Amino acid sequence: MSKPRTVLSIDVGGTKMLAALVRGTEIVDTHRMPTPREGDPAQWLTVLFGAIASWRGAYGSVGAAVTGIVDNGQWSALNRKTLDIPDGFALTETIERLAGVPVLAANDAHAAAWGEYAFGAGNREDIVFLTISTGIGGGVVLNGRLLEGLAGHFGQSRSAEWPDDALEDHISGHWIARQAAPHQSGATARDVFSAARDGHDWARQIIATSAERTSLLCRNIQLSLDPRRIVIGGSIGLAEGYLAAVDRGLEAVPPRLRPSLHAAALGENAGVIGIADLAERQQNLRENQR
Ligand code: BMX
Repeated sequence: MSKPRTVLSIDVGGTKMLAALVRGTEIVDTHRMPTPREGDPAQWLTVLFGAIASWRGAYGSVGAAVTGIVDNGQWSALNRKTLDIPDGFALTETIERLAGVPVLAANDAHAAAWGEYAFGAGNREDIVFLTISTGIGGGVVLNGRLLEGLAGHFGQSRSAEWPDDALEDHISGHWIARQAAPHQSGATARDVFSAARDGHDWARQIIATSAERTSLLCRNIQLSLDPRRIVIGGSIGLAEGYLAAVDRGLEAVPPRLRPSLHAAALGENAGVIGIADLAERQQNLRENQR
C-alpha cells in the first residue's frame, strides 16, 4: 500500500473555517478562523489561503468540505441562516485558482460521514452521520457508497409543527443561542453549555429541548434508512452531556426501532480527514486513467 500523500483539506462551516494538512488520518498542521459573516465566499477563501500561504508546495490536491450543497463544483446554501452563500458559487474553480492543484468539493457532513465510515466510529458498516452544529447536516454511506446531493440534509426537514421552517432552525446551535438571548445577552451555544454546567435551569431546559428534538429526528432516520448506527458529530452533538441526553430520549423506544448512537471518533477532524481521503481517491483515479 503506497504511503498516503499530503492533501490540503478545508472545512467551511457556518461558524468556523478549519484548514488542515492531512496525510491519511494524520493531521500534520491546522489553521482555524471564524467563518466571516460579511463579504462573499471568494473573499473568505482568499483570506484563508493567505493565512496558509506557507503551506504551498506541501500538498498535491485540495479537499473542500463545505456547509451547503455542492453540485458539480458549484456551491449554494440550502439555509441562508446557516451561512449566506450566493447560489451557484464557482467553488472548485475558485480554489483551483488559489491553490494551483486539483480540487474535490463536497458537503461538510457528507465528508465527515465518509471519514467516520472509513476511519472512525462507522466501523466500515452502513452508517448515517448526523452533525448538530451551526445547522444540522448529515451523510449516508450505504453498501460502501457515500450518497451525494441532497441525501442526508436532515436539517432541512419540514414538520407539521413548523411547516415553513427548516427543522434545524428549532434545534441547532443558532436556535440554542437565540433561546438564550433573554437570559444572557449575546450568548453563544457554547455559553449555554457553560451555563448549564454551572447549574442554570434556563440553560439546561434549552439543551434538553434541543436534545429531545434530536431524539425524534434519530427515530425518523432509523425508520427511513435503518442504519447499523447513527454517528453523532458537530460542536453541539459532541458537547458535554448532549449525546447522553439524546440517548435518554430514546429509552422508551422498542429495541428493534431504537437507533444505536455513537459519538464521532474523529471529532471535529471527521470532515477534513474524510474529504482528504475522497480527494486522494479522485487523484488516484485521474492518474490511473492517464
Ligand atoms: C445546513 C446546510 C447543510 C449543512 C448543515 C450543517 C447550508 C448553508 N447548510 O443544514 O448543507 O451540512 O447546515 O452545517 O444550507 P454546519 O455549518 O453546521 O456544519
